[in-house]
Amino acid sequence: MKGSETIPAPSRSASAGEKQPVSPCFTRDEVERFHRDGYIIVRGLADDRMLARMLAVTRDGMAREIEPIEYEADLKYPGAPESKAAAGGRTIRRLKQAHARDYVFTEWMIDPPLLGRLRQIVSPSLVVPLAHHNCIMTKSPQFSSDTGWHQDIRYWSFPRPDLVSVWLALGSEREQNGCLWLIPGSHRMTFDRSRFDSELFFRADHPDNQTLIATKVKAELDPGDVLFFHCRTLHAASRNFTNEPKLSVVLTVRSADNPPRPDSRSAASPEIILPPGEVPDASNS
Ligand SMILES: O=C(O)CCC(=O)C(=O)O
Repeated sequence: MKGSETIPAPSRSASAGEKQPVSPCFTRDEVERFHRDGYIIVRGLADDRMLARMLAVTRDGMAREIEPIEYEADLKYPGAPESKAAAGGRTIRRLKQAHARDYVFTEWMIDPPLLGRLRQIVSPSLVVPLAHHNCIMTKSPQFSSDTGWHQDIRYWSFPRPDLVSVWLALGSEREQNGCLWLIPGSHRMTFDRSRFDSELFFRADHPDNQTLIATKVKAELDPGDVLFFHCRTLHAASRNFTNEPKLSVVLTVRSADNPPRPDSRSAASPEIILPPGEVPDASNS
């Protein structure tokens, strides 16, 4: 996927290898940028202990194929093995139900610098719907696939399309290993149904879409970096062309007053209610 621009690091000023203290919340400017662009990156938000624990749980889950798992062959996106019986057929795309795998994923969601930021951009009262994301993405060498342009809300069912996903890099994420690409501001746009295909992917062969796709930016991440993105922000990713898996933890939050529509898939799983609290004062940061 050829790129136009890399999302600049908003808050890291340390020289290589030097860890800077993480501020407790977004600045006012960062909050505005999130609402304008539909995404924002915070560098080094997760601490090393949590990262190490998540990596250990991920490696164990992959090595022992601990269910629930989504295999590349289940989705058959471009590049994926034809079937589970084909070469590479047991390549894992996602370890599902991250929260049920280890307490560290709950610890992560209630980590004050993360929780404070989510209160600023979503709501002071937050809920994690376990039906969506709540997984560890495991983009493996050789048999991973391309994910076309899409908005995550396409199969979700909530009265307000205002959920936010938290994408935490457990390792390096670059174009070569299939980092995410996003289209700035697309969460505020409305699109005719004809611009999407039957599976609600944003059609790359549509001339108007091509103009918009040309504005894409890539989200290059290092371990501990976090991409926050709105559920209407168009995003895509290529397969992994390196020899190492790319591992990322992805969780989604909603405002407590935006519950899933009854009888929908979004309502079919339990949810985690996060501790309510004050919205941090961005002017102090
Ligand atoms: O890593 C990828 O291939 C894309 C993942 C993605 O877009 C998603 O899970 O919504």
